[in-house]
Amino acid sequence: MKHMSMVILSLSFAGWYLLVWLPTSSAGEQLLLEERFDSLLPGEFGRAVLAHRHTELADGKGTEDSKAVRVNYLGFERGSRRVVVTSPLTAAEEATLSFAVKFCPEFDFARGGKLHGLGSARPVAGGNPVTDDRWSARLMWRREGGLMTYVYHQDMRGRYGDTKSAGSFRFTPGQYHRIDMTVRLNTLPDLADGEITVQVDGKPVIRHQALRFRSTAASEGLIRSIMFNTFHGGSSPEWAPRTAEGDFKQDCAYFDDFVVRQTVALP
Ligand SMILES: [Ca+2]
Repeated sequence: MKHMSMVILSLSFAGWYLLVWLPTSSAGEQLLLEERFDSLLPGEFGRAVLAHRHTELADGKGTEDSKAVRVNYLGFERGSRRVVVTSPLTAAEEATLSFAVKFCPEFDFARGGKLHGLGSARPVAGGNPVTDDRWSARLMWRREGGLMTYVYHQDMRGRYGDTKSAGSFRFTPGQYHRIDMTVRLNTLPDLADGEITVQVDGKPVIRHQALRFRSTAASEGLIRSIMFNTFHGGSSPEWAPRTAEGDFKQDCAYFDDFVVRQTVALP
C-alpha cells in the first residue's frame, strides 16, 4: 500500500519525483549497478565483461537456470590468464557489491586467485604503489576453496595488499554461492575507521576493520569502480591450475547477479 501511494504521488506531481523515487530500493539504499546477463542489452559493465577474450555468455548456467557469464581460466606459468575488467560506478562512501559464483566441478583452487571487488576512480593492484586517492578492496579464493579479503590501503604493511581470512568457510564447486561485500570508507583522511564486511550465503564470514582506504577527501578517492577481477595468482607456476598429471589446465566458473548498492547516502 505504501509503495502504491508513492507511485500515485509521483504521477500527480512533476516528473522529478519519479527520478528521486525509482532508483531507491529501500530507505537509504540506492542501486548503483545491476547486471544479471539476462537482458538483450547488457549495461556498460556487462558489455565490458562479455567483451573479454576469456569470458562468454552462458545460457542456462546462471542462477535459476538464467544466463550468466562464464570465465575460462587458462593455466600458464604465472597462474591463469588475467581476466581484469574495471568499470565506473557513481561515487559512494559506503556500498555493497553482491554477486553469485559457481566454480565448475573439479575446479583446481591451487594456491588461490582473485575475485571481484570495489575500488577508487583508479584502483590500485598488482603491487603498484598506493597514492592518497588510490585503493582497492577485492576478494581471493584460497587453497581448497577458502576465502579472504585482499585490500590495498594507505597503511598496508608491504608492497602487496593486506588480507583477512574467512576462517573455515570453503566454496563448493558445482554450487552457486552468493557473496555480499560491504565497503565503508574511512570518514576522514587521517582516520582509520574504514571497514569491510563479507557475507557468504547470508552468513557473516569476514569483518576487516580500522582501514584507511584514502588519505584525501578528493572525489577520486571515493568508491568509484567495480573490479571484475578473477584469475589464479600470484604470478608464479605454483599458482596455476593443473591436471592430475601436473600439466597446466583450463578451469571455469560462472558469475551472475552483480548488484552494487550505495548503502549510505553521501552528505
Ligand atoms: Ca542471470
